[in-house]
Amino acid sequence: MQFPSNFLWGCATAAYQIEGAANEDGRTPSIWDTFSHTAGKTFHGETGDVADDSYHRYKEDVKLLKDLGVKAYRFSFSWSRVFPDAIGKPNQKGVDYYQRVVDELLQIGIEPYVTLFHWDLPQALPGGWQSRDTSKAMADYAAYIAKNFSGRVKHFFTTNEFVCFTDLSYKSGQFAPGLKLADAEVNQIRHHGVLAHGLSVQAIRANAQAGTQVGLAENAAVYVPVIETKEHIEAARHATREGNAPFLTAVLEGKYTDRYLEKQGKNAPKVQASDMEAIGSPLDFVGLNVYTPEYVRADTSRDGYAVLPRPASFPRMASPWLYIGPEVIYWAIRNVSEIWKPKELYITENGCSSDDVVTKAGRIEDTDRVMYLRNHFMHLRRAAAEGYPIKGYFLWSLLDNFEWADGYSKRFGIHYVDFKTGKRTPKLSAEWYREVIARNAVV
Ligand code: GBH
Repeated sequence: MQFPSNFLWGCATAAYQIEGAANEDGRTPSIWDTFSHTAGKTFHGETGDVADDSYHRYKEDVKLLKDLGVKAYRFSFSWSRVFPDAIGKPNQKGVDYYQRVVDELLQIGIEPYVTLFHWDLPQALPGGWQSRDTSKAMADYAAYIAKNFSGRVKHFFTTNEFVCFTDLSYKSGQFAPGLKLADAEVNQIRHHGVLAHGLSVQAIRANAQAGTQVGLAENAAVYVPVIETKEHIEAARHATREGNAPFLTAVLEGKYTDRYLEKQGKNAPKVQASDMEAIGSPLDFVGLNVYTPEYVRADTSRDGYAVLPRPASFPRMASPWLYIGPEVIYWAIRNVSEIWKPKELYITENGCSSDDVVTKAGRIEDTDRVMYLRNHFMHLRRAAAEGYPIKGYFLWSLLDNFEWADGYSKRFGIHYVDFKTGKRTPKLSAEWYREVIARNAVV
């Protein structure tokens, strides 16, 4: 059950979910501050005002990473901490905070992997992702970060999970800013999202030191063939291209699929001259956030595949959407590799919520999370053993944190956080992950 030597084990977090200090040192509100402070939007009206207070406790958090033995840490920058007006003049205190975090990591030999945008869009941007100017603003922010952090930071992710800051935010309205717009507007917002990614890739390339690597972190829909036969495997590949047409497919092919444009008809996005070229900018790696499988079989429909409904008994973790299908991680890697042949892949997130309890002895025996991870690691190892270019894995998450609309009601950490005191306690899963890393094997 060994992994290749050099396999990069890591942990992931995101700024608004862990930092707190929402109004400190010049940071201005993001759309998630506004949204979470709006009645009825998050569980019990919870906000990221304090969260894990990692803004003040980052040294402690880096120490947790060190104790795990991880070689890499994926975390995000809060755009409005760096640029309180979203564009224009940077906020030195905000920049200094991230320099301190990077210092702390490098000092103990942990490689920083920085996400530029993990949903906390500056409120200062008029129209948010409805405006094309937001894509350009993100590229300017990316250019500044590349100039000031590259060299010390060698890996950047542009965006995290297109579907979450587009569809979930502007179509179903569960996420900030909580709008419910029509298809044509949503498709345009999706386009602005992938355009922001593409322009940011170009901005990073133009401003970063040589050797800087750029990619994105995308929760592509993952299609698992119901049975490993040629026809179902092929069906899963078709589904992967079409099911991700507005996002990962557009980014890796530099075009929207004919079928997507046909299905959207008059609601298709309005595309300007060099947009698709920017969107399709070559990447150094692709990052995949992997949680839940979709099962697919071949059929005779025009698309050639059908996505199957899930029986009510399908097992899940503590979040109702988090169906357990560990082979999802293998097929995420294999489908993307076979279709687009990326140079390198990372699993940029994988992990689960569990109904953690603290025992009398003060322990958190999250055997279900260990079960979840262990089974996913078997399939991750299969992908590595078969030679797909999978370089590393970031566990979501280092800490229990602000789980967006679910507030603090869902715990994804391998460290338990007492949100009253901020105290961190390693769970059984942290102990287990440390052992995996030490032995570079599924244990
Ligand atoms: C990731 O999203 C995020 O990148 C990360 O910030 C987050 O904390 C983590 O996963 C755990 O959720 O409530 O039925 O409408 C994962 C993809 C997409 C899963 C939105 C939850 C909401 C489903 N997420 N989805 S529902």
